[in-house]
Amino acid sequence: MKCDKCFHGAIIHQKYSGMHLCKRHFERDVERKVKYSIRRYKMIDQGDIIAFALSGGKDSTVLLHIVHSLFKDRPDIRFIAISVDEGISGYREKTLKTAKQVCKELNILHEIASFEDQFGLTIDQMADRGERSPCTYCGVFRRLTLNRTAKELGATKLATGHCLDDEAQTVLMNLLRGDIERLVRLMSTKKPGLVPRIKPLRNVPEKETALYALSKELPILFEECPYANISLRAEIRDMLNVFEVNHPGTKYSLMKSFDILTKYLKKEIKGVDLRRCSICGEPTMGDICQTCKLLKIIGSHR
Ligand code: Q46
Ligand code: ZN
Ligand code: ZN
Repeated sequence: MKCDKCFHGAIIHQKYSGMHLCKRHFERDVERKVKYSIRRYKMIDQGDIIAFALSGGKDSTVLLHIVHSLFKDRPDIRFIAISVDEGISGYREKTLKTAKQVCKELNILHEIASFEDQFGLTIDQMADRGERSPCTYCGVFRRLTLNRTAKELGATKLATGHCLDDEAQTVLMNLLRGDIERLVRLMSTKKPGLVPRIKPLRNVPEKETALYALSKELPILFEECPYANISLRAEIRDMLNVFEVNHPGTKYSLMKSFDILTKYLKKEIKGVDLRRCSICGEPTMGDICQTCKLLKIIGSHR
């Protein structure tokens, strides 16, 4: 099949747009989506120090490469990468190696922060002790670790590799839980005490970040975390993927609906009144933050 924009062979058929694209036009399309999100949601300002959450997986590596190539000639913008070592044996060591390699190639300062140092336990140990899915601990502890480290490094933005699929899953997961208030708060980018988050890949489907990584020959591993298939998110992911095949554009439609919904809901759901956690001092909505609650469950004394 030929590319719809030139005479070269197509490497992708985007069912949701109806387009066939060759290598060059596909790469441009992904980069255009990233530029659009950055502009539309005013993600980057003059003088920003952007900390990238870099796991070494495909999404975060693609994110760093694209944003770096877009802004590398701007002397006022600085980049830092933060990798979180959750302590997932047999998996994280490999992706950290890739993350190090990527930062070396792009000449970017790379900081590694581990759960063991921060909380006294690895995620493998938490999985043994905890009553909940390891991803519950991992998500909460990773958010805190990233925020803490970004703050310590003086970052003004924290960029994460969440792509369209991740965002659509989060929306659907919270809708199904009936927790729309939490959803609006979760998705809001600015909260007092937290480094503002940006998600420049929010309009790029996961399959396209993978293809972009292959097309650009980026050094990444396509391995999955061993815990990835035992969460509610995994069920939602599979369900959404089936819908996307049968009804192309479902994930975009879901995000579009959510964007419209938040516009109205933000007026109803007042700004988050964050207080300081009475145990650790981190920002929280209640008396004790989620991290401290979970640390208590797994019996860590940090
Ligand atoms: S790293 Fe952590 Fe993910 Fe592994 S334990 Fe779950 S949340 S699946 S993005
Ligand atoms: Zn083309
Ligand atoms: Zn706390």
